[in-house]
Amino acid sequence: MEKYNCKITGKKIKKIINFGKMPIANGFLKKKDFKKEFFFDLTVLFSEELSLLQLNDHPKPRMMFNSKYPFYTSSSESMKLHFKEYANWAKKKFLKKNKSKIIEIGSNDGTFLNNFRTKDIEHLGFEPSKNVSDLARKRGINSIHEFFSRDSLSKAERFIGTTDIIFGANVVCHIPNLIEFIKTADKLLNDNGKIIFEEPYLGSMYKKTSYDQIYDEHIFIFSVTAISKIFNLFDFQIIDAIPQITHGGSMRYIIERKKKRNYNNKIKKIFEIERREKINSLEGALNFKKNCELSKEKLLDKLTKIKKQGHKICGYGATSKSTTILNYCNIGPDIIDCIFDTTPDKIGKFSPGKHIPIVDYKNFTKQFYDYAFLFAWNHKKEIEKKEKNYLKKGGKWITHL
Ligand code: DWN
Ligand code: SAH
Repeated sequence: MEKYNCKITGKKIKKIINFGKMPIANGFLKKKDFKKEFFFDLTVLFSEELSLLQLNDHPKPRMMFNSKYPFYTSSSESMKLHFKEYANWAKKKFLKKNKSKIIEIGSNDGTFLNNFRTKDIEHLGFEPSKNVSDLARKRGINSIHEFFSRDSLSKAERFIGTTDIIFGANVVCHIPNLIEFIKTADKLLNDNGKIIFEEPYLGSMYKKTSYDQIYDEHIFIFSVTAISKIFNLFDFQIIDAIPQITHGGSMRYIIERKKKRNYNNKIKKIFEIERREKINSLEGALNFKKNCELSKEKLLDKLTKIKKQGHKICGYGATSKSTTILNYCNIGPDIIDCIFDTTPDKIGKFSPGKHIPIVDYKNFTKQFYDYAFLFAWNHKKEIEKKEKNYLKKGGKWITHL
């Protein structure tokens, strides 16, 4: 029997669910590359000691984050607004002094850092995906094309021991070696420095059975309990956690160097909720597994019925998340004709694994589809507003949720 180990403690932990063979979630590809497509085994584990849901195997970071990373933060107007508000909140709460230094990891196309371009704030972005890092630089952002790691500290000498805040969004869960991440942050932060990051929240994923949050890039799905336990292994402590509606339910964590012995009342209350809702224990993870299997059955039932009635189905939003749904449920171009998307790097290519054509969203209104599978369900409001005529023409939005 295979043994599974926790990525942080190295101790033996339990397997929860195997979603089967998966391609690179953002590996949209051309027909000529179908034969050499890479697959790995998407197995999810749970550490009871750290209350931490995590992947077993995953591709090496360079296979996912390189010069062809096709996700751009600025592809969503509502996320642009969210990042503006995130920045304003941080400025008001933590950056009141004359001169501040901030770092963002996973700064992508510079959408968040763009809000900090004032003469009082010195900023730096760590972004290993060269195409998006270059785009940020073109926009005037100080972005270095590097993974955030001990090895890249030499590129950030001015920030060592002097950084006020290290920010992140949807990136800490992408870092396999969290121990090195925390040690690198420790070197950069000043005595009063903070790490502030927001990531998909385990509680929201359980509630919605949105198992599509699990794919190669998302090595961990965090809860407040897990984050507090991880940082507690070091000289850091969680001081606040603020729920966010973004990406289907996220949590913003605020971490600082350990000062007090106890957690504050707000954090204690969240621990209690996570305990009550079994977000911190094996039971919650096993329940999630059952819900995933049920969800797959229901979705396949629904799609089979629609097809038997002779209806046409397309997809909308070629998300990374869609790769898990399509491959786990074995849904190909015989069921979903094509997926509409706004991203030039995806258009004209095929979806990873199942090879559904990706088509420019401008063509969505040119041919009528009875059903549109909204893979970008986290951007429902924005997309339904943009495509409001679809419902008027009798079209129906569907999701797996
Ligand atoms: O954590 C991650 C998040 C932040 O972004 C990364 N690991 C990868 C990526 O995940 P995703 O691909 O699931 O993200 P989104 O934001 O759900 O993807 C939206 C997709 O939908 C993009 O391909 C753009 C497209 N889109 C569209 O066609 N029309 C998006 C909007 C808002 C639209 O109106
Ligand atoms: N923060 C943006 C982008 C999220 S996608 C947003 O919320 O929209 C994840 C990003 O993290 C990608 O741009 C990827 O290249 C980057 N990334 C992955 N591993 C990283 C690491 N170890 N250090 C810094 N950035 C990383």
